[in-house]
Amino acid sequence: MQRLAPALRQDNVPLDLISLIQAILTASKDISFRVGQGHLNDLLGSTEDENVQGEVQKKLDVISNDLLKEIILESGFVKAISSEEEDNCVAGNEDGKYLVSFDPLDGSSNTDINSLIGTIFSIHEAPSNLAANDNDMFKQAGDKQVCAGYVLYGPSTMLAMTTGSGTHFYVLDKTYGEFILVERNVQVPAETAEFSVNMSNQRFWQAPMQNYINDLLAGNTGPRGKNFNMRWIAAMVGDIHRVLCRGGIFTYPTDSKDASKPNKLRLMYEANPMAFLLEQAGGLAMTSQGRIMDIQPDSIHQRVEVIMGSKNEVETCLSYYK
Ligand code: FBP
Repeated sequence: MQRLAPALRQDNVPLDLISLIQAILTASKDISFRVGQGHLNDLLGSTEDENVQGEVQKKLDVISNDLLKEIILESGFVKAISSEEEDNCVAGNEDGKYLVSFDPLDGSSNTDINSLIGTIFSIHEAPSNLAANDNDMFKQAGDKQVCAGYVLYGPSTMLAMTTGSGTHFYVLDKTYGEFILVERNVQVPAETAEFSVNMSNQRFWQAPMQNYINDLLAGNTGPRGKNFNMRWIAAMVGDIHRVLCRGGIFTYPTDSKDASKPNKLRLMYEANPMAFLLEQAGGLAMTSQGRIMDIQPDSIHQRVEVIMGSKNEVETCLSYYK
């Protein structure tokens, strides 16, 4: 059972990046404690405010965002941060080597029902030719991430993280506040009989996705010749953790429900970090048009279609678009 720092040094992670990761995890430990208090500290429920996505902010969204922002920026390693809860990037140390994009509390619709939620983060190197308050610094493809991970606030607080040398699982030992390595080089099974999608949006999907899901639902009476089970936690961090643990396909397809917003999930602090984790675990992370981590971002809150998980099943899904 290794602690985080020696485990990362084993992957030759630079010391300043280890220190930055530890800063992110310091904030996450605080969030884990507060989330665990639930009703006891009056932190459930919503604020009156909306974020740049037009979503009503939960109290815990704001608290988690402020904790991460403060602790990451005071570390000195970061030129700027970008967050789901911030309209624009927030400048840090002009000479900072890194940029951090994060979703402070993913699955926030689950905060008030004591269900799975998490913090998702993605780290890139900072360009030296742009100012620390310039959003353009963040317009880097997912393939350029130097680290990505999530902290899942569940029965135990777990970290899944990659720095490009495989995806590893850690558990927070709450007796002395350390993340302990519990599984190295997690591998996602290539085959699966489990899918994850918000079925209530089915009538708004494009025809290929409708056909693909209908064939899953037809089970062993249909062309797939086997039965499939469905799961939906309504928190990407929870659904992707299940896929990393036992395989599956997770998708949030493009839909016509709201023409101004054909996609739900955000590229920089949801799709890209999950794509890096999955690819490092032998899975695939795609849109119906191509590889998520090849997308050249055009805005820090850009939304994308997501089809990710077990390699063979993702390829089967994509074959419906051919
Ligand atoms: P936020 O909670 O961070 O806004 O994330 C979006 C999200 O909650 C994902 O975690 C989840 O996969 C999806 O939205 C759930 O969507 P829906 O409400 O359509 O089930």
